[in-house]
Amino acid sequence: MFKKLATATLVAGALLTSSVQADQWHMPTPYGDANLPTQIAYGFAEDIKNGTDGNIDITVHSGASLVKHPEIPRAVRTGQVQLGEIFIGIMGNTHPVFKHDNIPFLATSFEDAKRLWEAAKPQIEKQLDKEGMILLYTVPWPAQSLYTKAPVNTLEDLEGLKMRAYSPSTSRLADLMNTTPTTVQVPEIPQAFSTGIIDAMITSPSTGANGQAWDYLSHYTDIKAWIPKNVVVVNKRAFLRLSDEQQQVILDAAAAAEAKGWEGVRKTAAEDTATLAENGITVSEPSDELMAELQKIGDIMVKEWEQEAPEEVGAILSNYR
Ligand code: PCA
Repeated sequence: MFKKLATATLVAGALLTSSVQADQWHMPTPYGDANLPTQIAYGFAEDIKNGTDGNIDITVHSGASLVKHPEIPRAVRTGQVQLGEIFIGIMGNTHPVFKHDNIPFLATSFEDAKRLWEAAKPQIEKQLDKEGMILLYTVPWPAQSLYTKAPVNTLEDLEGLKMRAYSPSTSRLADLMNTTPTTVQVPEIPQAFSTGIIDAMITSPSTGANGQAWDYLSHYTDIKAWIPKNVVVVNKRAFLRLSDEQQQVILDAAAAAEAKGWEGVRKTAAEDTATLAENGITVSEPSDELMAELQKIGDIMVKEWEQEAPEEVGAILSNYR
């Protein structure tokens, strides 16, 4: 039985290689399989495999298992892997245009986040191009809200706490909130809370629910401060080597993936917020005072951001507004 199967596979393999050699591509992603962006990545890889009759076979390496998250941009740029998924905000130090993704209160509804994305996209594509990468699609996260071990009514309640940061912009935000920024990757969140490395974080209901936040904190204040995104990018040389038909299959799969993200995120946002409450976390609306204080910080961050690259950031802001 096994032998027969093996022979059949060999014959099929020989037939395949005699016509066109299948391209084995590798796609590192930062987050685990429970996350919407990762599920979309699997579907994207499958669409491409089907659309190219198996000639482009992409292996998705989820949860930073092949390449650590901060290294993914470089791995794609240098062609170490053909494509990869990246949280846009972590590229904030590469060029300020990437910071559009983590500016508090610039875009807090999915509609506005999508408009901001359309406004930022030409600038993002330009910067990626300079680094030898092509943008394929984006997947939004649910809005980012505040997780703590005690109720928060004003910023004073957070003073001096250690706040998780996941990008240059969120480090700056933690400073402006009079907290201490500490960079922690998603898989390390539970341990960072239980060992006191961090006391608070701002992230999605999905990341809180996936990490069972109820085990180490008690309050979720729904400030909905920004809607960040992942991008999937492909190495330019790897892409341009393909036939026009193959390129089109990838672009079509990317468009489908992007549509799935904007649609699916609304559902996961609602479900995961409910999961937090069901597991005993106190989910509450922010006080007007807290929102006013945070809004002021958001205004400062927009100004600082614009000063960093007046031309490019100015273009994004005027497109958006
Ligand atoms: N989860 C990821 C990125 C944004 C989000 O909601 C994180 O916390 O790192």
